[in-house]
Amino acid sequence: MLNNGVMFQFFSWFLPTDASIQGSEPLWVFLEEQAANLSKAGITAVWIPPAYKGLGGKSSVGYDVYDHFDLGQYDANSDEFSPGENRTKYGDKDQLLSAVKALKSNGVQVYADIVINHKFGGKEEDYFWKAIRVEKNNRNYERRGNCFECGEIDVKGFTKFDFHVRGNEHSSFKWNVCHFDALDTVTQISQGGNTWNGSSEEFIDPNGDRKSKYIYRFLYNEAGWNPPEKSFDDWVSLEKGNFDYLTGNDIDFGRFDVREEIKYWGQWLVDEIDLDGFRIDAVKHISADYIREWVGHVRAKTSKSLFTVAEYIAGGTTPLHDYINRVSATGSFPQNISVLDFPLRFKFKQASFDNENYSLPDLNRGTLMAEQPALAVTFVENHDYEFGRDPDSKYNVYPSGQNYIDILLKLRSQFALGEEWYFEEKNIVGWLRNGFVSGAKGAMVAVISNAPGGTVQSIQMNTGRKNKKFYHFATLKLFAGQFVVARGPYSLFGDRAGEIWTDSSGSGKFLAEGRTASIWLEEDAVLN
Ligand SMILES: [Ca+2]
Ligand SMILES: [Ca+2]
Ligand SMILES: [Ca+2]
Repeated sequence: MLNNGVMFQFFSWFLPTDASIQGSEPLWVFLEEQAANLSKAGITAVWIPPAYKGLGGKSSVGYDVYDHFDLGQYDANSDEFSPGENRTKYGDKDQLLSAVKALKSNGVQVYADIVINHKFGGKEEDYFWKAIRVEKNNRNYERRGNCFECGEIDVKGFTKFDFHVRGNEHSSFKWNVCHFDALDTVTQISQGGNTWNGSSEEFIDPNGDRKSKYIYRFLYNEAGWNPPEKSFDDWVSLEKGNFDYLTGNDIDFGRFDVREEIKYWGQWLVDEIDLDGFRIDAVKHISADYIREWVGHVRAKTSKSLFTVAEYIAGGTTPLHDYINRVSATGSFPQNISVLDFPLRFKFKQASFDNENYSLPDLNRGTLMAEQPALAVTFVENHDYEFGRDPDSKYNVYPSGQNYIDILLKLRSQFALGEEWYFEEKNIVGWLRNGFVSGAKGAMVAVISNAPGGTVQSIQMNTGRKNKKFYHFATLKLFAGQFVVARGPYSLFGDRAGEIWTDSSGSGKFLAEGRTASIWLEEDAVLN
């Protein structure tokens, strides 16, 4: 990503197909129209949603991947989808290519969402395959012995992908049950000479639990195949014993043919769309060694540096450091990657609920931003945690307000430069950016307070600027449900609102009202 770049997630989970906010046009068309505005606002890259056909066709957000090579150009009528639609939720392939072209001509990079953990929407006419049921909360616990669904059983599911509409265009690889590790929805089970429907009453667990979903792990590859045994993949999260399985038909990266096909697809996608990078979905469920192999292959084959950010959901940073090490410091061809800062996002959420009881310095501890800032991609919210998706994860307040975003983006590109000095107390923290580097307009002080509203807090900060005046540039505060930008002399601060002087050692007392952020700029420094 560019220096101080900003990646824009150009979709959300509940965005209606051809939403009115998009002028009732497909998202790709709207994105093309907005390319110049995004660039002007300071956006340097756009993260586009999964651009390939999902099980849900036109209504699919895109994470239920059916055909990685269908960018909205094949009529899926004869497959499992509703008739007569080439397009995905976001439009068709031509509209996607036009949008990307518009972004690039405005100097905005394009990062694709890479969903390679699983596939959905295959046909049922596939083989029975040997499997064993494993416990959902301990994937290493296999249900052996002599009982219902114990030991080796044969199961059948939606695992056949023949893509007969697309045929062999772009790839002749056809998927079936042998290319997967596990699934959680079976249509038939065969055990001890009896066969029954997976969805029938006999499918109920002996405990009578109908709601629980099971996981069926496939045991073997085809006769003569090396390796002959299947297993959950290595170098995945060890939560639940082994967190290879997430959903759908879990892809088996233990197989050479599968690894090659998905690498080939990555290379094809970069060339076909003219991508600049990736956001890789669900990496804690995919072998880290394979991600290194995949990223290395695609970078080498396309001769592009391809900025890559991985989505690894974790509350703490230890698994993130382990992951970064495994991908970027292990193996013959280590690959640089960035990681989304989920620990920081979870702290933001907690802070939003706890108000003044939250110790603000905690935001700067145990986060990737604090521990490995060069590789941290920070964010406030995303499609998985937005309101309505996960009630436990939502923020207490939903900020909006374009002025506020515009100001932050501009300050970031013009002032968030040079050395960073940080000062903290329980309810007030402040950062100084020193400037003194190419492109910097001067020194900036940003102060955040979570004290009760209406009170004024202050924090002593050394600025490195002796006997220097800083002026109050703006305060960002919540007002009538929106974040607003209060500019100029700020009445709450009375006579002191206009300026703060540093002393002969460069130290000054910077102010912020409770539950606001205030921005102070060095005298004569001007934001454009
Ligand atoms: Ca997996
Ligand atoms: Ca495997
Ligand atoms: Ca797997």
